[in-house]
Amino acid sequence: MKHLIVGTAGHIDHGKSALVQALTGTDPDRLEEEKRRGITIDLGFAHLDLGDGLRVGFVDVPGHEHFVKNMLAGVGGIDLVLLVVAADESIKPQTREHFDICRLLNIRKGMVVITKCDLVDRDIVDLVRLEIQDLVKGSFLENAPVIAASARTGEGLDNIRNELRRLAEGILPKPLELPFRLPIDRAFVMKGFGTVITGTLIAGTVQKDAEVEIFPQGRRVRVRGIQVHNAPAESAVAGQRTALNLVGIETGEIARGMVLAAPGLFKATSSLDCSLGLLPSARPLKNRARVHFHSGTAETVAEVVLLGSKELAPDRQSYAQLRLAEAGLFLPGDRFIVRQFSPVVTIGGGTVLDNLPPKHRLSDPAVPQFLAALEKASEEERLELLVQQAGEVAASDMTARMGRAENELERLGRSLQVKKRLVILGQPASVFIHTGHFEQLAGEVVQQLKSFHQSNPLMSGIAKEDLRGRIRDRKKQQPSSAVFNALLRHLEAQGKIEVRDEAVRQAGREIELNPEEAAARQQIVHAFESAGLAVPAASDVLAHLTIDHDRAAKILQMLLKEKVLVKVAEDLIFHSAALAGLRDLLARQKEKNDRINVGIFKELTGLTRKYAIPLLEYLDRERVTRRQGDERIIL
Ligand SMILES: Nc1nc2c(ncn2[C@@H]2O[C@H](COP(=O)(O)OP(=O)(O)O)[C@@H](O)[C@H]2O)c(=O)[nH]1
Ligand SMILES: [Mg+2]
Repeated sequence: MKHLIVGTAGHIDHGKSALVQALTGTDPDRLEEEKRRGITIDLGFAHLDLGDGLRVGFVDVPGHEHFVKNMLAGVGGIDLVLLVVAADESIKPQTREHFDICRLLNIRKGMVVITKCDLVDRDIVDLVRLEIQDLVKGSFLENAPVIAASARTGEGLDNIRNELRRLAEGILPKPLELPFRLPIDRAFVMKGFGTVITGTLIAGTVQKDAEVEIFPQGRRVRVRGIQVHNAPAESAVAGQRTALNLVGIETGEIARGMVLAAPGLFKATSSLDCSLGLLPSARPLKNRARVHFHSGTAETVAEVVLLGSKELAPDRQSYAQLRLAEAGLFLPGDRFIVRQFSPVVTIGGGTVLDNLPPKHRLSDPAVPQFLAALEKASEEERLELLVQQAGEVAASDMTARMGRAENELERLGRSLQVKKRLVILGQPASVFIHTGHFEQLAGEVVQQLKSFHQSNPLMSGIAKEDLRGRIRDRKKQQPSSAVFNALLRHLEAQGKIEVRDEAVRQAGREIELNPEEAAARQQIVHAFESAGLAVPAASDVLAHLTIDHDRAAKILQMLLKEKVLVKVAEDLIFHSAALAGLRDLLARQKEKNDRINVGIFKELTGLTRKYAIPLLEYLDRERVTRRQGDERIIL
């Protein structure tokens, strides 16, 4: 089944509602007041089966200039437009305004219907035809059919149906793989059901019993029931007129302009970076002017902050930041209309380029440059640009800014990873890092390591966390542990650094000692080596050297790290050869008796209690011996 949403457009009293009724049998003027006054005030809905699996939903809009805002709430989700012009009046102000709106919203297809042809002569119809040709020149309707019709006599109705069938073939199915989104156009109570909302489903699908999120509130509710074109359904898909029965919300809490969407992906926003164009008929728009903003079914007041100019001239485009009085759910690529604050007329429109812009200096020329790049970008390029702007970003923060679900983001990210444009941490992706940013940080790590070695020639490496503390990106931020560890792995794989335990050093880094230090090193080693197990206090050894205490202490640390010397207790250091000798001694003793006590140990080694106790404790720790009461077992 193919679904198509057709919207009417045109001046009041030109026969839009009568045409919808003649085509579908349903009077779209559903309100009591509408029937009494004979005018359309709010949106009306009807549908028509055209056979061969084609079903058309009609959204009938009011033509009255006071109700253009209602018209705007209906025109957002339409696939094609029926621009209605009465033969007896020809083109009138709202014919033009509605047509402008269709162009600004980038509606691509439609037809023009000349109604009330029963009221005029054929040459008048031909005149109207000429005026219409003039109006639509250079627009999406330039080569569209112009059909003479009458709701009264039925003239032209078959023609319209045939053209709808023909145009439907050229309309691509809606993107079902996108996350579910439905701008609400009506909310009401239905006896026995509770809260019901309606709207045109613009992306994705929704199932019965699904959880959905309401924007801007961010509240979760459950879909109890679904109707598509007035018939119960298990699910609804993009492109369908849909009614949803919701549980978990009062009718008073939900209204036109709010949006239902897949839960947990998106964020409401009150600041939009966009491209904005003015109609040729508009007055120049000053920076910081207030306008009425319409997108989807939402309407609010917005302040227009022009990026890179003081004033926007008619028929011109600019990048701008719109600051909305009320937040809503808007995604990149969404079209919008702006109307003059007062008197209220349509003056322009545009496209959302960045729905969650970071705080930027608005005079920064990089901002419009960035928006120009976003405007031209494919989805993949868009992801790269946004990650590049941030440097590194959590994948979970990107769904809202891309308007895409996680799996789609994963696909785009992996493709960029293969092209070496992004570095991705996690499986599935948890962090995106732009390659340029990553390389810059890696360079910084190497640089910091180099300067560490220069100022600490006697230390073999720097503790990981100390090194991380020295790294700053271009925004003066320290990398997260996850990113830092990825940097270390990357540099280690490139053979630029070595990471051992918790210490990092430049690859192949050997400590270079000057002759004085080298001599001191020899003296220290000799002092412990020659002492055997009856070692001097380390502080005494250092005190007898000619170099200063700090350097001497570092050399001692180096020897401990290299395991030439071993620290058994505070201020009790042995040469490793002496300890190896002790192990041999115990191994030989074990052959005679595997039990010893402190007395036997002192006898064996010739040591005093001062050395014997710490050494035995050391041997216990090393699992050479195991203490049992007053004795020890040699293992
Ligand atoms: N003679 C004639 N009258 C029509 C035709 N279509 C609509 N009308 C009348 O024109 C008036 C306005 O029609 P309506 O459909 O409400 O116009 P809308 O404001 O564009 O929706 C009504 O009185 C209709 O009966 C038509 O094709 N022929
Ligand atoms: Mg009407």
